[in-house]
Amino acid sequence: MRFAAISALGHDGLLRDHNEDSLVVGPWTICASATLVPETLMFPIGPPLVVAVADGLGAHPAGALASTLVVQQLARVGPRLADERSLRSAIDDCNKRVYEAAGRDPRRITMGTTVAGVVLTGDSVFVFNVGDSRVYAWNGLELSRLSIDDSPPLQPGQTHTTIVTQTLGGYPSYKGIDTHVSIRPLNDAERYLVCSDGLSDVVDDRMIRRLLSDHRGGKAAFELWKAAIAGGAPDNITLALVELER
Ligand SMILES: [Mn+2]
Repeated sequence: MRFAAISALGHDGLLRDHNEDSLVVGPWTICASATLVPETLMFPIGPPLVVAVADGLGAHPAGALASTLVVQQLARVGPRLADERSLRSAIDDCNKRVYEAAGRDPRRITMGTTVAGVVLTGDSVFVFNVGDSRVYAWNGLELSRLSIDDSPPLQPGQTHTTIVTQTLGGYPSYKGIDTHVSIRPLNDAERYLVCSDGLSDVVDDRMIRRLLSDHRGGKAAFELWKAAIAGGAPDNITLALVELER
């Protein structure tokens, strides 16, 4: 029997006094809080398994609520995400839920969140994102960025930007989204890293490549977190490393 081993970690970082990132791994969620240490969860391969992060928008209200709503909804519908159409409609539904919750309280106006993740099925991996949280694949030789940042092009000398051009929620009134979705065959040799920008803004591709080639599982998750801390960790750090095992 094949298993997916997901090693996940959430942390406030060094400068923020609270966490607005959330995480879903199958039926498990971490809602706007931290694990402090990596946890590894095992699931049989077959039934759709969703692994995703949501990063509540800073400088907008109620980011923690927005990211929480999204991961809770994905945890509920995860087992039904067997094809691209259900995945797109689930993310559209998350977007609507964020706007509905924002509409119930004027203090929540423009609350929003990113989302990025994978759905593993028996033979495929669906990669999806809205916003600038990321999904990478590592095949032992190459690190590929599978998600597509919804960010404006970088100016010369810039390594990242805080501007996002598409989010779940985030505007004063409802705005539809076009979720980035790609599909690849499930490959036992590939590992997937899902993370918020608290990791990817601080830890560059070269370092991610090095840490993934040197470490596996919870140790790899821990080393990635340590690299973000060493880089000053100005933002909440959430990451999940997906590995396939027999
Ligand atoms: Mn962030």
